[in-house]
Amino acid sequence: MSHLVKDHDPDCLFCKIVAKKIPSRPVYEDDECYAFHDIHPWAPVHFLLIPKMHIPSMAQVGAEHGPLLGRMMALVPMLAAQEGCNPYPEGGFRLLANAGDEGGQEIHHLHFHVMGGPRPWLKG
Ligand code: DGP
Repeated sequence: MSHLVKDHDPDCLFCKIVAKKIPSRPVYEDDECYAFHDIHPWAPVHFLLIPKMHIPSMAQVGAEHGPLLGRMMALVPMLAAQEGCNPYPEGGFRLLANAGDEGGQEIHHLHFHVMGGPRPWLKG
């Protein structure tokens, strides 16, 4: 496992959000994951799904994280529907994970953007 993966990083913004030291608007929470509304939404529905443990990005994900990521991926369609994304195929959602500076990542705690709702908002 990467030495960058930790239970908690006291300097990480999203670890502070998990610990409720910084407020957020919750979408879902369990023992391993937290989902909350993005502070700068790009779409009518835009929330972030994160592991509670501090995995900096997809670049540190290994086979040992398979069960956790599998659970998170199974949450995505359920939470997208809960938050108002319209049904597939006319509706749907975009799922995005940026990794590293060249991947456009600003917050270095693994997060999946889930975006949807009526267009126009989708670029490309
Ligand atoms: P990325 O570029 O993939 O690292 O996206 C980081 C996202 O995190 C970005 O869409 C804005 C969001 N964000 C940054 N700071 C906060 C915060 O304090 N609260 C919430 N709810 N979202 C934040």
